[in-house]
Amino acid sequence: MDKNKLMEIVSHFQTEGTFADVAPLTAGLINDSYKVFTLEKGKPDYVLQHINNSIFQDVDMLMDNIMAVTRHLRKKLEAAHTADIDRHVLTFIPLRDNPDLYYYGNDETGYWRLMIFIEDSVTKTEVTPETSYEVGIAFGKFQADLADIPQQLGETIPNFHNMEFRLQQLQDAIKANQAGRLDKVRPLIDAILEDAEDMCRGERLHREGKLPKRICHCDTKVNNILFDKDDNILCVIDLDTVMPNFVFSDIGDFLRWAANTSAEDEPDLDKVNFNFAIFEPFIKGYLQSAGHFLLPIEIENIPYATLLFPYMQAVRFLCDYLNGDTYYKTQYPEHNLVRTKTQFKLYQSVKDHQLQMAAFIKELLAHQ
Ligand code: GN1
Ligand code: MG
Repeated sequence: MDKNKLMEIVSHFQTEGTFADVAPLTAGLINDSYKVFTLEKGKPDYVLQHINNSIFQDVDMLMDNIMAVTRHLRKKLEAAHTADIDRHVLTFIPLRDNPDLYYYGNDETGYWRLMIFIEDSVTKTEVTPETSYEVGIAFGKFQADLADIPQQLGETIPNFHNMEFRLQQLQDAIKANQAGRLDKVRPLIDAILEDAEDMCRGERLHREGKLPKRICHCDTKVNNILFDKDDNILCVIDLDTVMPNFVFSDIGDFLRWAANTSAEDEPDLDKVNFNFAIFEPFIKGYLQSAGHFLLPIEIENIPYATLLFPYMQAVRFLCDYLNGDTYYKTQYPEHNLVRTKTQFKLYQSVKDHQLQMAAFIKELLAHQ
């Protein structure tokens, strides 16, 4: 988007300083972000973010959730007398003409929000066993800190990690066959659907009153954590999907991404395997900070959580492939199909490690 237009959008927020430039930041698959550079030293730079309104349809709910979460996290940091609080929680900027509103926009320009850029912070894409342990602590702490949030948070994407719902979407996509790609993928669909019932265990346990929903991050990729230059964790970011969910979301989605020996769209399936050396430290760190509030059923089902997310992502990518690539950004025509196969291969590899995972968790708990 045109720089002048971006600057015009920024001018609606209560900022400090004058702006020198605005430039794109590397983005995820959903939102577009820009860095806004401030001329004066000592004044913050900002991150301007376009809210993907077709995915996050209730922008008021989205920003209400995010403000409730960041305020609550800030209180926890204050109570712990943390130094440099602004480096450990995101700070969103209100509008000049409405200090209660934290986004700007309309149907025409789309919706935008602005937050302070945390100086000297970096994101990572690679996960080592050491980082995995730290990230486990951070996401476990994130859940623990939000366990007593007084506000009732909304589901910013209804049924986001609901496996039954995702399978229904796949069935709808099969029926509609909108992009005419169905014949090509029938054997893959059959193989995926074979395990459908097993993978809906979470929803069943919830209906039986055995499994609670808690406030989860729901997009626990390592690139949603900011590190300082010495590799210390600063802050959890990308809060759009923070909502009530099974704790499985934050365990499974992190491992889906990080405990894969390849990228999530690696075309050579021989390179796609579950990396147990990343699983172990992550679970150790996670249980260290979240273990005190988890129910036995949540802990027992960590192997299921680890299995669920590659499976769910395979279903979601396949669904988008059948629909003609309307949800995920793609770089080439078959990208969503390649992603589906990668995720399904990872799922099969995780399956081979189920007993090993259960044994590891048992051992870990025995030594606590
Ligand atoms: C999306 O935009 P990004 O990369 O943070 C998606 C996740 C998927 C992921 C797959 C809101 O996240 O659920 O796991 O792509 N986010 C949404 O790479 O759908
Ligand atoms: Mg993200």
